[in-house]
Amino acid sequence: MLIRSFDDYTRAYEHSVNNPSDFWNTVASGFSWKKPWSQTLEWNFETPDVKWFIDGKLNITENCIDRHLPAKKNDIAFYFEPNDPKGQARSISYQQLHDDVCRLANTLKKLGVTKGDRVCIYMPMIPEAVFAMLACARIGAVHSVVFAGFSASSLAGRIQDCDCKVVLTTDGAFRGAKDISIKSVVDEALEVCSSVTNVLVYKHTGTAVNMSAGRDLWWQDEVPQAAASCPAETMDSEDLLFILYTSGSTGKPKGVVHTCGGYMVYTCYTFQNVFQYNAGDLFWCTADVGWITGHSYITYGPLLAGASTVLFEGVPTYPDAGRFWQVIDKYKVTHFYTAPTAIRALEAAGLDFVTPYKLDSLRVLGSVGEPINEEAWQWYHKNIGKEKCPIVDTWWQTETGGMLISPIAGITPLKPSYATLPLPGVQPILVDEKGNEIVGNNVEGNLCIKFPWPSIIRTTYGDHERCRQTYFATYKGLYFTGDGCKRDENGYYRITGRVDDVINVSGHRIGTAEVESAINMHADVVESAVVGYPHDIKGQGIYAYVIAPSTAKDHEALKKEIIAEVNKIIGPIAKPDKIQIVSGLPKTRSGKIMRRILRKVAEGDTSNLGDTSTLLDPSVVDEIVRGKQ
Ligand code: 7RM
Repeated sequence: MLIRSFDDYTRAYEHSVNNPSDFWNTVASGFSWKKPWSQTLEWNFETPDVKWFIDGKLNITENCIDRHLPAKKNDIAFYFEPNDPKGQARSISYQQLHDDVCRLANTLKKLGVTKGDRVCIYMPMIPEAVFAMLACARIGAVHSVVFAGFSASSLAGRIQDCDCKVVLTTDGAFRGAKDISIKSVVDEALEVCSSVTNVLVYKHTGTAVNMSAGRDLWWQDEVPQAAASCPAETMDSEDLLFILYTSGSTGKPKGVVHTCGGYMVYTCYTFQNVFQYNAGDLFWCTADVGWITGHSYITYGPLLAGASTVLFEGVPTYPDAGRFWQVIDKYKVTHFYTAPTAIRALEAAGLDFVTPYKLDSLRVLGSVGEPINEEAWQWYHKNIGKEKCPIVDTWWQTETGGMLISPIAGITPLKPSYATLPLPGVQPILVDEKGNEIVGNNVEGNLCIKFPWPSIIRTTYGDHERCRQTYFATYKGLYFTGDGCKRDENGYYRITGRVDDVINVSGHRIGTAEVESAINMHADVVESAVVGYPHDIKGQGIYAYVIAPSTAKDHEALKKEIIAEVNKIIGPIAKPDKIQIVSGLPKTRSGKIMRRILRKVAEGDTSNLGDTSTLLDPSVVDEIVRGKQ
């Protein structure tokens, strides 16, 4: 069943296209179902409506935990490596994972959480964050993990959008040399969230916090008392498993919805095949559980496969830029999965941080989150993989749930900066602006997928029409990814980046509209326009053009205040790298900002700004070019 050769891949791929139901029936039969499905798939990309493993009943946590207990209750599920290398490392066996998850699940029940309720998780990268996700899934509650770097107002927006009943959090977080207060952010957010009845607080850093009587409870007071077994709620394949908010080109972040059956089958299948993980291996994904990569390849995929993984609380550069390599050496990591931005930053730090460590345990390297440039690919291959480890450049999205285009480690011949070939079940198609299919090889277009895979987005929470509009309306009958893509002479795919108004900063998706709306909150800002520009380490940086009234104060002070405003409204990940104060923006007669021009200036390419004759006031372009930051 598992792919072990290129022939296996070709056969699996053809099977998945010629007879998708038969193919996925076989894959899905490898899981533990409380009741088998009666029909494999029903779908249309018009409304859209996609259902997999119809009428099947399951609980994903039984597949992540209970199913493995007879054979491997003492095997390690997670090695926890704290932020501080001298801090307390922990290892959590599958039996301990079971007990911890059940205790927390029982605590949630005691707080009145029942099937279908939403629970917000706002926590740093500690084992309890994974317990939290699984405890929700155990009782059929829907988790909404919010990255603990988001601001109070971002957190509040996400809690309000899906009416969370309970928030799981910590007192604080260690991130590099910083102690970050977490609970106070939750407190501020909850001032405007009436749906939340309780907050369960895990004492992690020992920092002083306010506990609101009747609402806030200490995790350590409640959870250890709860029973270490908890029946797993029976879930339908299409019951909600989680909501994860992600940015798009317009408006507020959308709550991407994934459901139980298809997500389980697809994340496990892709984990096992892409990484070629075998018993005894040790997998480390450096993402945060606040992003989809953490959901699918820290929590669910590896646990479904019964794997052992490393869970890391810290950052790549603390106490120095050798930390990743030290951790690989310490635990003898065999599979390492990280983002190009980290690779570029560590490359810039120099080889002196790499050479002290033995990296000979490594067998497979992975990359995710943004295009990996050839330079970074070669550095990773040579200096980390010692030219012996395949690099799987895995392309996928929050909305896809799992990897869609990726090499199979050690099996698919590699080509640097190419995500290579679609995984079984994935049918990519390139289209032009009008939606016509671009056939043949050596071509470029907008990347769409024409057939559902089991973990495709089901809806955007509370607003199905927005899901249709965003992903299924641009090109009739197709799922549109928002990415541009090349197909080379051998049919290999290379993702070139977003073609919409989304910026990818260090692998984090930032909507330009969101940043603009945060900037516009500043009293001295008349209007703003935000674009991405190439950044050596981050992949893309954020460039903001801001119109301030002529009476505005000192521009340098204003820029600082704008940055503070964005930090407050979204969080530090969205803060502009460059701000240019302008007196006007290039607009067409119908009032549309010509972003093409702003992007060119931000990129530093002012030689050919294209046709500016349709602009209302072409002279603003000269001013913008002169004032480039
Ligand atoms: C997994 C994740 C999705 C966007 C996507 C792309 C970009 C992700 C790659 C990539 C080139 C890759 N989910 N992207 N992986 N671009 N090569 N291997 O990152 O929802 O946060 O972002 O990220 O633009 O549309 S995400």
